[in-house]
Amino acid sequence: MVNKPNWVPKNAGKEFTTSVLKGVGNIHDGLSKKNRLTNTNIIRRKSLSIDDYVNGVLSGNRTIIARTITLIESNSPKHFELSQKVLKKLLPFSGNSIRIGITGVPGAGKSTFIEALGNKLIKENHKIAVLAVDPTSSITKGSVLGDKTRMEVLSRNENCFIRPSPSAGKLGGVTRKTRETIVVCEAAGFDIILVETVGVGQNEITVRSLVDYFLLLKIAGAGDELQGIKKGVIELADALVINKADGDNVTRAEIARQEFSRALHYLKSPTEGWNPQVFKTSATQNEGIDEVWENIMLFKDTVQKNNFFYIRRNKQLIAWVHTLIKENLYNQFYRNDDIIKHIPMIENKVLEGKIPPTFAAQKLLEIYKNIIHSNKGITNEI
Ligand SMILES: Nc1nc2c(ncn2[C@@H]2O[C@H](COP(=O)(O)OP(=O)(O)OP(=O)(O)O)[C@@H](O)[C@H]2O)c(=O)[nH]1
Ligand SMILES: [Mg+2]
Repeated sequence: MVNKPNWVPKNAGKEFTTSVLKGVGNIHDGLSKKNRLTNTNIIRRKSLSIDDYVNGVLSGNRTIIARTITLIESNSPKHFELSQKVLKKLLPFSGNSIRIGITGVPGAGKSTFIEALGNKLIKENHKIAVLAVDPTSSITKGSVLGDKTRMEVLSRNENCFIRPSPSAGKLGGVTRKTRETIVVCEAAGFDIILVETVGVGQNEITVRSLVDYFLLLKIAGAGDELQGIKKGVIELADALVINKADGDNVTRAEIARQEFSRALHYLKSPTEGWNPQVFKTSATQNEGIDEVWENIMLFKDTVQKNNFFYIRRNKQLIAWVHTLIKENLYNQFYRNDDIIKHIPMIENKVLEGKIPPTFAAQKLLEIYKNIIHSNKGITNEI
């Protein structure tokens, strides 16, 4: 029998030639009888206990590291709870690393630069984790960063772990997820954390709050306006790198380097006791990478001696607490069934001009307050 698609009118005649095949029943998996999946040969992923996660990460088991990060990235409240328990146990093993943020416009060469730097560092016996963060991915729909194609050699090395950007989802949380992923990677023994982000305004500020050293990658020859880089962003950077300083670009790169070096004199450094410098690199030709790394090492030494390294990390820890509070309050509110029910009604009243937005927000918050007052319950466990 021929089945008509469901959009065909019921009493339609032969003029509708489109037909669909009858689907297979839900038991049939499309495989021949011999290969058919049955309950016995479907391999289910064993669920892991808190200790399985913790021990797996601490022993550097890549599958478990990846699963722990997946747990962190999950938007399910149940996974969130479990991930927090795992993190609590991993936290004492974290921190022993240098966290480096790398930003720049799309195509500036961030991934290629990371490939060059990463391969150099692996030869020097470091273990590298490359994370991508794209807080705006809810707008751009999907993560464009952390692509392994530009990090071909690096991604195959067992001393390197590459993780593309988590998707933001409706309830956000990319910053928290990246912060927590850093903890996992450090606990697993990765001593250099590279965080790649596309420079599109807000992203740089977010990444600055996650890293020790922040590097801004620019392209020689492209005007500043074209690169969308504002003075405010330059002020976040501990170093500027003019990339693609090769071929016809060499002279322009040197001019840009000198111009930016002069400009930096007039800007405030983001890091106490540190003067940001401008470098020239060619990530594809592997040139200038050593100098940038030397600068990172000098930075680490300087800020550890003057204590700013620890001051900044402490500030970031406290900021993390407040990010979590905000995120939690936000999620509790928008996930609450009563709130979900009331929102369309109150929104409509605003649209009909019956109540002003301030009143609408107040009303919803009042409803929420009443809900939490009727569900009191406090635990003292820390
Ligand atoms: N000539 C030259 N080309 C480069 C250099 N670095 C990167 N490229 C090229 O620039 C293009 C973009 O490089 P990516 O490393 O993907 O740039 P990206 O900044 O990571 O890009 P997004 O992740 O999309 O934001 C690629 O075709 C690279 O081969 C360089 O130093 N010199
Ligand atoms: Mg990239």
